[in-house]
Amino acid sequence: MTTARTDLIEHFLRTRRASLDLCAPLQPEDYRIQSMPDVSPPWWNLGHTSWFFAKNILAPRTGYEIDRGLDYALNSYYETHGPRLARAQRGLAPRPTTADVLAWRTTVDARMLELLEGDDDQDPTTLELLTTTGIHHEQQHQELLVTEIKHILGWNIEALRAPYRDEQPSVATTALPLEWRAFEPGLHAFGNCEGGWCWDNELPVHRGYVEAFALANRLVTNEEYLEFVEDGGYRDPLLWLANGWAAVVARGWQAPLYWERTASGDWRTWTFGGMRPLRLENPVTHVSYYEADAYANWMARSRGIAGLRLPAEREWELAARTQGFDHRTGNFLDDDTLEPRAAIANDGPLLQLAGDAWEWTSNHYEPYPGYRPFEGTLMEYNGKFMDNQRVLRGGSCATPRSHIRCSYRNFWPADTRFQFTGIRLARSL
Ligand code: AVJ
Ligand code: FE
Repeated sequence: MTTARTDLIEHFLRTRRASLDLCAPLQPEDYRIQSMPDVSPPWWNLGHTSWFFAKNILAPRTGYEIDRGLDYALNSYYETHGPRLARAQRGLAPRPTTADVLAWRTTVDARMLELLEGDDDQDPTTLELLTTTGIHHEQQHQELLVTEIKHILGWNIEALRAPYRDEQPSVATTALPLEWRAFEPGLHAFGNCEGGWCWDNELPVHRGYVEAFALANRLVTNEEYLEFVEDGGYRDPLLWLANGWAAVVARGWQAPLYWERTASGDWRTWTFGGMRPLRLENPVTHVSYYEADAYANWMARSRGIAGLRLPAEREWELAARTQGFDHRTGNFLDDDTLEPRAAIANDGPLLQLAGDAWEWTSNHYEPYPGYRPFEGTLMEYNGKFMDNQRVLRGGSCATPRSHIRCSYRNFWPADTRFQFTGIRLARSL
């Protein structure tokens, strides 16, 4: 076997194990809960990630037959693969049981290992490419598992919430002062310039001109965002996009998801270690695009800085590529903090680009010029979602370290709050 193949097998096994490890603290009931339509029950994530390998690799290459119930329940959104359990009804299905899904994971792993360790595949290059895609797909679902588990355990009244683990010790610190880093106007290449495996939506590499701009050296903190909350930011329609204001009114938003004000006026927040006082120095998270945008508008007004706004996708990528995207030191899922951490180390011009919280950009999620979806059934993976969503960059404390790159494009609808989403400010110069 080539070392590329043994490395791939090792990465496959490590990734499959990590999904199970994330679920280890759960009670049997927790695996079945769909706390809102966007949140899939954990059993479903564990099953669907196995289905992805079975459907895209085992079935076409080895003739493996997938049980009809599993096939129906675990197809997420692929029209090519026929009718399926509706997304919003994943919490309503009594079968497959969690035990069925766990047993099936073992079967799929064994079949995958047989295939990867054997040398009878007709097209090893495609096998390796598809396996890598399946690993990255599973990593996306690990991030979903983490953020969904947080919601499943925390959506109810406090007396019915269940912490995921013990509170982790932490020392109070002060975040570095916010500073602006300026960039010259210029023509640059964007997309996966670094090469290597990537999603179809990061290609092709193309050039784009960027006007002069500046980026904040770090993410917006809870303390800074709290000033916006207390200044009546959620009561001033002039700060909000029309759809954002409609969401504020219809859903009664008064602060980020998971924030709660006590009778004495102190803010507390739901974490994996339970409810605790807001740590002011940490980056604000669980904000929608609408909240990020309203915050930038409020900052522009209250500080009198014309042109203060959220970064464009290209601005973020240019800064990351040239000034400090270090995915070896970022705060990722591997670090097990399960929360964005304060910017304290002054070890580069731009901090927190990698990990901590996904950064909302002002761009709608659109294809790059010359975009071509993946071939075959995977053409449904990304392209068909390029509609009514915004792009986020950089990864979060729930993203596996080996999953991210500076060209990586995440995307969510503008009202999404249950992901670890945060705010980096930008301004036109
Ligand atoms: C890129 C996170 C929006 O959750 O639908 C998982 C990731 N794609 N399986 C999603 C994904 C296919 C995707 N996001
Ligand atoms: Fe998926």
